[in-house]
Amino acid sequence: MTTPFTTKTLEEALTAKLMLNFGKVPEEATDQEMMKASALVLRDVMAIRGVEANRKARREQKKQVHYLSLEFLMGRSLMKNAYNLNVLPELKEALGNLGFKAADIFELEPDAGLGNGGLGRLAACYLDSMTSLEIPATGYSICYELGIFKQKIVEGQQVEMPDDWKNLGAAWLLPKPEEAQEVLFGGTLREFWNNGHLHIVNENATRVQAIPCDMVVAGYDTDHVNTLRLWDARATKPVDMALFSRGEYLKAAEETAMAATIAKILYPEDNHYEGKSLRLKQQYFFVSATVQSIAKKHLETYGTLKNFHEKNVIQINDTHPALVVPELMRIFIDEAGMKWDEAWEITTQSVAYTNHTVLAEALERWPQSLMETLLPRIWQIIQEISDRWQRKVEEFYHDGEKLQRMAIIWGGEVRMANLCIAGGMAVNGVSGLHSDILKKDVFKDACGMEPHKFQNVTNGIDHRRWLSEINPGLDSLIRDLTGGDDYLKNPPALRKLEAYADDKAVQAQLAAIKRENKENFARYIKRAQGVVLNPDAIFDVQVKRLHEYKRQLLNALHIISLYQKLQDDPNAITQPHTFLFGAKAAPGYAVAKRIIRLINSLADDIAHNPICKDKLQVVFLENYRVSLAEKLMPASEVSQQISTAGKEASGTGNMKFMMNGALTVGTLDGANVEMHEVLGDENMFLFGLHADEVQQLKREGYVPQRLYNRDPELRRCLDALRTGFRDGVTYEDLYQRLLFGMGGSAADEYLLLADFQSYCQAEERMVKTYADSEQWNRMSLCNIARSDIFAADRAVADYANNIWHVEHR
Ligand code: 26W
Repeated sequence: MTTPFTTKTLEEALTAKLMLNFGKVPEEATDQEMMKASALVLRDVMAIRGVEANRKARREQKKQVHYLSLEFLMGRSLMKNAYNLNVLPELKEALGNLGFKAADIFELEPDAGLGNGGLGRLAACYLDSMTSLEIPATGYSICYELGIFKQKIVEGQQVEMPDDWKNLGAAWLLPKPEEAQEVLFGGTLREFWNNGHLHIVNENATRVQAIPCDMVVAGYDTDHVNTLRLWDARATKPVDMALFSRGEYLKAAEETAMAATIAKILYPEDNHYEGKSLRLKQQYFFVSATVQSIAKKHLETYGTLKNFHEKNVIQINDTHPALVVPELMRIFIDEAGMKWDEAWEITTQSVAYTNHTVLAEALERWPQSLMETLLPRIWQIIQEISDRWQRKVEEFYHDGEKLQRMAIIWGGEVRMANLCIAGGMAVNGVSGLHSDILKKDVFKDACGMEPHKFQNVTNGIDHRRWLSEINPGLDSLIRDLTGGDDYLKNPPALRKLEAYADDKAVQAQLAAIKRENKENFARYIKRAQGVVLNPDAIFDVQVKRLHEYKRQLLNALHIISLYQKLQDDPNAITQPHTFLFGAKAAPGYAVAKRIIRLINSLADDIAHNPICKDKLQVVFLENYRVSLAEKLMPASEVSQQISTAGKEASGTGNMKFMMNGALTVGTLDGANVEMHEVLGDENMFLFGLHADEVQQLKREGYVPQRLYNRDPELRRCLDALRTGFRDGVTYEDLYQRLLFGMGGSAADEYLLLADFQSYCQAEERMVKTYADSEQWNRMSLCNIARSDIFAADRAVADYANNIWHVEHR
């Protein structure tokens, strides 16, 4: 790869940018201006490489990957791009020479928080790997004005604040108004015959302009770059009083209103579907603009759409972009004049669907009445797809129940997952267990009919970001022990670390790195939140979205039981133990918000109780996000992955902890299963019911009160929810939910009580092991060494080989 800058040329470029954009010399510029200038300088280099990458793609006519996702949780880009362009040391030095502190400049960059959690961060990691593996790929999403809300904790409760990221974050974006697309909503369909063809036109539609704002992404150690295309919405014409007399004024006003709202906010619901019409508008807006732009580029290169599937593959990230199926059909039939069968053949060979959740409440089912009025032509096409699918299923199974379960339109709703299965060439889950559950349970009938479509691709994370970039101490130890930086492009090189598992000197080095990272994190949290962490304590961490199935409440119950033991016997805890939580709750998810409040009440009580000093501490980390995870992962020692077995599709935080040497306390759920396959019982702390046992227990009839009556330790800790803590707030509601269920949900739906003792024992084993630092560091090294299986490079190579059929580095 060519290196774009020396320190000196970088200084010159930064100085020139400051002058051109802000009319200032470096001595006059603010940190903000310098951050923008740095972004613009790197953006220029990547944009130039983008021109070459596009020319090359056209010349070589390679198959293109299009990754569609309503979420791309990119986080910060400055350090990452400098790292991938191989100029990070030069950038730091140049900033220093110009009188700035590099760390301050990096810290100023807002996170591009265009996602909720796992699904969005996965898309961001895959974009890095696709680029680093030199796959010609483009990501597509919406250029939300406001990303995931900022979380403040006020009196123990979550308060949401708008995330206005674009002020500084837009420095990475290149608007391309000349590549705008028009997206149509509503209107009426008029059909007419011409030249023996039935034509369909939409009259009186509400039109919205989609403007691409491209974010170029650099790969690691390659000149190849890819693009993340974020669509922004604009009205097609200004509201013009002159139109009033022609009756077009209202239409224009409607278009302006639609354009103003469509790209305004990211929906903050994670794993929970709500049939909001604005959300459907967002989905179609982004899908239609994307498909039109792909088709247009394809036509420019090949002059026909008949070979579309040979040159394009469209990967859809969950069902949120499912409308690609009918939208491709619309373009092939209405715009390219193809017959249904030909269009269907090409569509079903172009689209692949990844499922990311089995929670029933997360499955998208749009009301047909909404589809019909908002997207009349798309609705017609969906009906035709549904009818034909129905006939196919009937012919295959002759079974009414299966017909119902596999239906695309049923009970006045459009089931998006079934649409994706029918309209795609591949369906994959995101871990071995999850894919098995899809095959044997959730999509059993479809799998029986079309088994060839069903695959597994276990998730992965960008190990360059999540290890090398954020944990420089560990990175340098790995380089020393594995003979250089090979592992950056070849993750299995990490396995060489295993040879040092019993090496006392290496164990000590590993411990020293962790210690330093803990101290750094403690310093940061002191500054950010005013909380003092004890670096001698075990850093025991659960960070992820707040959801009942993820069982943050189980973690809290265990802490309550420890606290009660400590109150009985001040010597019950010998090893200082700090529990760290970080989690955003969907603003409308009342129970999740109550759990956040409980954790804060508990933290406050413990903080004010002198018997806990240097023994027990609970901290709720405000506003958990990508940039906070980057500081936290290197400092973590225990990773809590404690979802009810069968519920967490994969998890990716679990992989980040493992790569940074934390040990996992977890259930056999999602990718923890694969983690266990490479680590064995001896290198993690497993507990709890297995997925099949969970199902069996539920079938037999689960009665949590029995456990409550039988187990005095558990009873005492549940009773503490009723009494509450120092702040006088009672958690009777949570107590009631666990014992009796509420609002239609079963008592203890996620089996916290069933797994409670097993969980406490796993934590005890963990604490015991921690006392044996040799053993602990041996396990930690083993975790790092075997984390290669969770590199996104591996996952993306799996997609490339088994689903996309494209070459890669
Ligand atoms: C329609 C509302 C909605 C929004 C987001 C429903 C579902 C989602 C996502 C599919 C939820 C999600 O992020 N799932 C997570 O995906 C990760 C990446 O594959 C997995 O690691 C997590 O286990 C899974 O919960």
